[in-house]
Amino acid sequence: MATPQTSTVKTFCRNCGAQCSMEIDIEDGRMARARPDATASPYGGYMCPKGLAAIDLHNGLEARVLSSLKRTADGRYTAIAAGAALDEIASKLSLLLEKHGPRSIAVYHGTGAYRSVLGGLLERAWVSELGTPNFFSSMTIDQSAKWVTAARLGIMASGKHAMRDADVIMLAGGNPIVSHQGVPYAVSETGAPAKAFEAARARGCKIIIVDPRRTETARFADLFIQPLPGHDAVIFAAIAHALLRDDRIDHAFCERWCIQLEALRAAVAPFPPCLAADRADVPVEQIELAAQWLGNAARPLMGSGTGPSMADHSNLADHMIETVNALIGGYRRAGDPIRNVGTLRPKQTFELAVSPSRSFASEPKCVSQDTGPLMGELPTALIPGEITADHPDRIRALIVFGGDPLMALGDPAVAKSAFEQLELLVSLDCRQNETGGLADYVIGTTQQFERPEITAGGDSMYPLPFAQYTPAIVPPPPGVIDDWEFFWGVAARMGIPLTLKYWQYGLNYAEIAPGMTLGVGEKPDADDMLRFLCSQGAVDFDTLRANPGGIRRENGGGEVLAPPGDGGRLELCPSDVAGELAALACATPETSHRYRLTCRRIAEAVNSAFRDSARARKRHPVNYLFMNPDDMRVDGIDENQMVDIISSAGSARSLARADDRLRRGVVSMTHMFGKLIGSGDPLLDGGANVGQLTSLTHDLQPINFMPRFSAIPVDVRPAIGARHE
Ligand SMILES: Nc1nc2c(c(=O)[nH]1)N[C@H]1C(S)=C(S)[C@@H](COP(=O)(O)OP(=O)(O)OC[C@H]3O[C@@H](n4cnc5c(=O)[nH]c(N)nc54)[C@H](O)[C@@H]3O)O[C@H]1N2
Ligand SMILES: Nc1nc2c(c(=O)[nH]1)N[C@H]1C(S)=C(S)[C@@H](COP(=O)(O)OP(=O)(O)OC[C@H]3O[C@@H](n4cnc5c(=O)[nH]c(N)nc54)[C@H](O)[C@@H]3O)O[C@H]1N2
Ligand code: SF4
Ligand SMILES: [Mo]
Repeated sequence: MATPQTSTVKTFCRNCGAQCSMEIDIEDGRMARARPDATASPYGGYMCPKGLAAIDLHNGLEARVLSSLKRTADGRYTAIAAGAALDEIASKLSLLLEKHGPRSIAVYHGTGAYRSVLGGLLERAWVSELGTPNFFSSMTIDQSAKWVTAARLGIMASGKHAMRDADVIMLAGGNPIVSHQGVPYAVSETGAPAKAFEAARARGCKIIIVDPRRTETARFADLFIQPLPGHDAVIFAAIAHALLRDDRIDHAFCERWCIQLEALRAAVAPFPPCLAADRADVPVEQIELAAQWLGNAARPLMGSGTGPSMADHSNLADHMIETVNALIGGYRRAGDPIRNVGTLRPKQTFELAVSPSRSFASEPKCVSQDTGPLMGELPTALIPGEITADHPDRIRALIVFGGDPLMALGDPAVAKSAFEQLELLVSLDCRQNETGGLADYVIGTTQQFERPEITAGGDSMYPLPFAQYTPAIVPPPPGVIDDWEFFWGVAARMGIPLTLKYWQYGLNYAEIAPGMTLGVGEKPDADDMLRFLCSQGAVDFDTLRANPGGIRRENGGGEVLAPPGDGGRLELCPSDVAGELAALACATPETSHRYRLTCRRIAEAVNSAFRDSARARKRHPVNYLFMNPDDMRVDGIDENQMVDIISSAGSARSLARADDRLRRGVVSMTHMFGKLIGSGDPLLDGGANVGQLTSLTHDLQPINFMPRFSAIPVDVRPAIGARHE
């Protein structure tokens, strides 16, 4: 038997924002083994199970789209060459553009798109050239409450303290040990989060976690507050109340950078800690203690995950969390250290407030609702309305890039019937998901490991200055193309030359300089484009390429610079926020259902991705409905019993599982499992779509139209005649 050709290569994982460095053994052109690579990684050697699942996907252990597909008249899919599919798509888009203008074309940028650097940038380039305002992403069906807060409160451009510098940390409704979600909105370092929390504790940093579930992260908590879900707005209004009552605020910060302090004082007067304790069902001493620790902190760091951003009152909850942070001056100040100024795109940071933009009140507005852009995007929950609107500017073509919006939106009846009215639906994905199952074309794309990439996605989010380049380490299957080839190829066929630019949030693509002009004739080279993106970096492309384990810059830190001018002001309590607080103060408790269903994530999958991997399926044949064991006993529900979960918007069927980490009265279930509309047998469907319990017409937030994805009132009943052991 011939000995296999073996080599070891360095690369990095692109499944989530952590972008962990890896070392992979290649045997006969196939990835055989993977290890974390600590050569230069800012986390040391670290990798989670999904790093291995990515290799399994490439090795054919999970279903994958291996060519482009076209939907035929009878609803089936036949293989089509990518070039031919792009010809047809470009000619349909050109016709729509000519007949109905740019607004007829929309893109949805899902989580799979975030890690495809060139794909994401050429998508922006194409959208900018088309001139359509219809850019949607998973962010506005996730934590866009944070964007609403930025637009109503303003932004402190100096940013928050690094986890490594903080002395009190407070995290509401996030579980970074599982999700690896960290800065800028949550706390935690993205890679090796447990190590980061352990180090913080060892330094004497106090950690406060607010979560209805005693999460994997809660084991690091010095103070764990376990409320009923959906009460963060009340809890943080009460903390603001206590801080103001005890005069424990950062006066210097508030006087220099904030306005509306007296309006805030009046608006939180009706929220004494005892009210929050009563509504959220937590000891009042815990709220008082949290306020004391925060008020006494020298370098506090506050943040939140999806929990508060998905429950009811999400925009107000997020505003109150950030307002408490402003009251205690939880931002870096001139002279404070910056541990990572960025490597591919280093930047200067000033102590400076940027006044609220209220961008949502400006043009271009949606056609179905009176709301405008947040960070240059329109609300994803309005996609169905923008398709079905009786308006000449309705959406007629939707390009879905690395996402499954039909599953992500919830309310499948409303979303699906809208998507069916599209004249063109394209899914650019390596999997055939539920949206792909309705698409006119599915474009099969490369996976990480099959394309070169740089760590542009997390450049300044690493805890220390670091950058890495990876070449394609294994060849792609013959029928797939890179994401960027789709956008370049469609644009070229439409006669639209694109300009590649280093876009980042907050920038207007058209206004960025410099750019690399790409012709419509000869296909650009990926490495040439990556070289261009590195051209303004602290490390040039050739040096990066010559250091396959990445580069950790020794002198990539800095400090916050003094304000260059008077700057803007943070608006602590604008009138709409005051109105929402007043309404909340006299709200009556919802008593219609027995439980509150909360959102959660699992370690083995990233939303729908890797849900069907062997590791995920072994532990999660379905997305279980997790319940407190005492609630199960009282309700006569057994482990693994099939149950119906019923909300006012619909119902879903799954299997019950005991989880003593959940407080009583709260059940939890992860999303993106099962069929869009369940058959009644969750085992056959591979889980249940929680989106069936949510509504796109009721319980939407103002401004961002975020649906209620957590703290959903539900009843749980044994499914009649169905029992699985
Ligand atoms: N009820 C409820 N609904 C929710 C949530 C919830 O908690 N509860 N969570 C919300 C949140 S936070 C989010 S972010 C959304 C998620 O919404 P989406 O982003 O729409 O869904 P994902 O499942 O993350 O889709 C990622 C897709 O990218 C593909 N992909 C992976 N790598 C690549 C690649 O390199 N190129 C391309 N082209 N595709 C790739 C995957 O195969 C997958 O199909 O759902 C939201 N919806
Ligand atoms: N392994 C894995 N990693 C992921 C993902 C994944 O699916 N799997 N998804 C990625 C995506 S798209 C995102 S957006 C991030 C999300 O990252 P996180 O926000 O950290 O995600 P979760 O683990 O769902 O944490 C949400 C927490 O909020 C709590 N919660 C629910 N409702 C409430 C409430 O009303 N108030 C409070 N205070 N807490 C509440 C839940 O109990 C849960 O512990 O994770 C990313 N990383
Ligand atoms: S934490 Fe896991 S999924 Fe995220 S980059 Fe690292 S190995 Fe990949
Ligand atoms: Mo998300």
